[in-house]
Amino acid sequence: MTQRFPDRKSDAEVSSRPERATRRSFLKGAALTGLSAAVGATVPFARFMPAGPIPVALADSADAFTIEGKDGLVVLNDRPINAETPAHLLNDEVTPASRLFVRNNGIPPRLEEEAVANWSLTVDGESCLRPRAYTLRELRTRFEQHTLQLLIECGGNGRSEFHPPARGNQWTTGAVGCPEWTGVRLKDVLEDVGLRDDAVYVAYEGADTHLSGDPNKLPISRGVPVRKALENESLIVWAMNGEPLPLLHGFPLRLVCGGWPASVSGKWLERILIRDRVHDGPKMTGQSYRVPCEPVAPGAAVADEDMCIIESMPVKSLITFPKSGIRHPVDEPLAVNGHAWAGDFEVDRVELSIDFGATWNEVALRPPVNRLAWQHFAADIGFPEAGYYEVWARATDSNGVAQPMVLPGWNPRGYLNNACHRIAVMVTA
Ligand SMILES: Nc1nc2c(c(=O)[nH]1)N[C@H]1C(S)=C(S)[C@@H](COP(=O)(O)O)O[C@H]1N2
Ligand SMILES: [Mo]
Repeated sequence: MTQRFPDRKSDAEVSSRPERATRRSFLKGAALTGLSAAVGATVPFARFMPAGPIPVALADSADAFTIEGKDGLVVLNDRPINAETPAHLLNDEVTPASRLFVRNNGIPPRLEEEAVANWSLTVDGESCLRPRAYTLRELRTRFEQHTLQLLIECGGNGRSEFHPPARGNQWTTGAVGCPEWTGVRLKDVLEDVGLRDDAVYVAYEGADTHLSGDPNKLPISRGVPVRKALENESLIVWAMNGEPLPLLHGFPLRLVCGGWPASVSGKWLERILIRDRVHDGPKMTGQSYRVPCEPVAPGAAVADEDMCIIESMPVKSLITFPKSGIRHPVDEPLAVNGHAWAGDFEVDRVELSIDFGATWNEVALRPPVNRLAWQHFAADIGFPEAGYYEVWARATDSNGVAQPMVLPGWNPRGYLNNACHRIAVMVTA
């Protein structure tokens, strides 16, 4: 299904953008006439259009910027490097390296050949029975190899839409991807060293350095409960899409624990710790990758002890074709497709709406190629008349939990925004 339809030329995109708007801005007192003038067309389902959010046609603000090895990613920060992928560049079923978002908390290691040749992975910690180190070669030869497509999504993906705003990288929708990874099961390595009965958490340390330059400080060191570490889909990998891991994505070794905030998937993996307590490394404690245990009002101050660690990510979907803002003739069906995922669970159904959520139609959805891979949906949509439309997508997981149409619970650091994705379509007579 990759790029079934060629990308429309940019001159066919919605051209009338009277003023630059961010996704966080709101249409103030959006009188209908004003709305139509703003998008340059009539809005056939205007009666259903919510009063708050601005039409997505006006919100498309991504300016492409290229970094080495990356194709069209938008750079949010260059120290450390953080870059996200515009939705229409995530159309591949298997995310290529050139289109996988980058999220670095520190400075990636500079790896001379020698460092790679001597790379070793230490496994120890209070609850490790037989601490030891493995060379890359030992990992490859001693354990069975597995290749799985696993989704990684930054816990802060969607942060830019929260209000009051949360500090941190202002991710829109592009801190997600689903490459195919090759390596060994974390479980097999853990069984090799042996877990004491009091083992609670499995954590990582990487070879990247703290932004301060202090060699005694790690930029990040997170982990997962033992039950997640022992899942068949928690891998220690050296390859992505059949190639050695790119440097930005953790070469020569990383963890991938699909379906959880990608911050648990440690890059430049040097050490695995089997802990007898909830891991307490940098970005495990305080407010990092935590949300209020009980819902709070937007802007509330929440004490550290009232924050709970994020585990499985929520159900979500992304429309990856067509690109938001396209023009489309009214007498032809529009092919729409994208991906949906649901943390530790499966996606049960995906529905699309062209009338601002007043009515929904279930569309074709494929099962995942393996557990914790994203799923693909596709539909041909007809439009009743010319005008401005938005296509909204809503996924529901195997527990019956659906994406919200508006922002989900505000939280101090802006995590877990799984609100419905929407694209603008200008339907022409
Ligand atoms: N060693 C190390 N591992 C890390 C990070 C990091 O900064 N250092 N960032 C984490 C975060 S917050 C995310 S979202 C993912 C991003 O993975 P990617 O850059 O390969 O897309 O890596 C995780 N693993
Ligand atoms: Mo992240």
